[in-house]
Amino acid sequence: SNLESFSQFPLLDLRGRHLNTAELKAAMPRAETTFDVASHAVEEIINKVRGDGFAALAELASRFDGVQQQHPLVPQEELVRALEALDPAVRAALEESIARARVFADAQKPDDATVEIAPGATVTHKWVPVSRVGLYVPGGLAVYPSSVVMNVVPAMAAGVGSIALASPPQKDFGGLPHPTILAAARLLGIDEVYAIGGAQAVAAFAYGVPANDFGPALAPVDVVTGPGNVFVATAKRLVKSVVGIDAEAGTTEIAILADDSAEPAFVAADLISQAEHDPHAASVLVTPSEKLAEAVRRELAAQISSTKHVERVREALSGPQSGVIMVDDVEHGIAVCDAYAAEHLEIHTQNASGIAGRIRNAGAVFVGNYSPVSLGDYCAGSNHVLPTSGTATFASGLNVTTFLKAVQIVDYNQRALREVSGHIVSLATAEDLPAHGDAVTVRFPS
Ligand code: HSO
Ligand code: ZN
Repeated sequence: SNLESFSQFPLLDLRGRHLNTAELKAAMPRAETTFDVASHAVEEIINKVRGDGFAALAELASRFDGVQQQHPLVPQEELVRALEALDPAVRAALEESIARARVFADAQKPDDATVEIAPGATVTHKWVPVSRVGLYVPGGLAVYPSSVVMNVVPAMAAGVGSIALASPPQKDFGGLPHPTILAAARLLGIDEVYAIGGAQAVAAFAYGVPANDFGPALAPVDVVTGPGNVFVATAKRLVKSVVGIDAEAGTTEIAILADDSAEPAFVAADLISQAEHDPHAASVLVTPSEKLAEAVRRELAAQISSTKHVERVREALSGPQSGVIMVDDVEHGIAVCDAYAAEHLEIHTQNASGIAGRIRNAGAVFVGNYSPVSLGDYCAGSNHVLPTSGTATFASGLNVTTFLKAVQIVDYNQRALREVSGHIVSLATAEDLPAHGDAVTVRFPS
């Protein structure tokens, strides 16, 4: 039924409407986020883990995952065994993915800056990696070894010395995390892996867990990263006064800006590819071309019928978060895409790279017919942990600087301090903090 068109793909017609940025943002298709629902339950979990340590984790593993556990640390030989059992094609693909991500991450390391502000007065901006990070990897339906790569590679490139990983214990795998997760960890050289799920993993990383009779302590980390459900996201919010967290990567989104020059079969396939993640995933086409919009609808109908996760895809594409947005022209389309601030934005227009260079708000931009989001998900070299839900207006995808912080080093000699001493005293007096001024004048008795 190639002639049939996917009519459930919602339509938003912005042609001839002159909306300002705020109005455009409000008009964008978005699912509502439901954050605070989990707050109470998660707070209880965090307190329990802080109070009862591994005993609490064992109790939660039994309650949520149905497994009995004395200590969650995964034995080395299980990591070795998992990698040995990994399909060689998957291993080769992960190795390529790691190699490409590494080249890009290494290139992101910012240089330190030392500035001579005045003679004898230097200030240095010195980047330092955090000492230890904890990476949470979800289990269940979404078992993504590629996400292990995306989190671990930039942390290693940043120079983080200690990297721990946690993933839920699986009943079907003897209470260990999923074997492809263990294999990916081993491939990356991570030897500290815990079978801990959800919010309790975030709590254990943030506060640490003292040793018990069955194994060593879990040392607290400086930064917790990794995707997860609403419980994990809530836990990260609740611990972020004691540890750093990465930007929230919610349900995946793809927007495609396309004109008449686009190939409808490619556009439809890419919209479907991200819809495959989740019934709440967002797939949005932005176009000035009715002809293309109709051709994409036809392609959607044709391709959906043969895709594996047809129910999920159908639900995602017909949800209020998805659809086609009709715009006046490509220029208008750029404004709409900036207002939407997609996690992933594909450009399928004439002069695609020129248009891509003008986009301000997107987690990642994919240029032209041969840079689909799937490439970025696995093997582009770019990171696939990207800001969702419009947060690309202020947040960046996971990168080396997620795991770095800067120390500012101040080094003035006597003469350089004397030069500005009068100004310091003036400002100290203006702020009614005379001891600040005294701390300078004490060095220059007259
Ligand atoms: N597209 C997802 C990442 C992913 N895709 C993992 C496949 N595996 C969020 O950017
Ligand atoms: Zn994906």
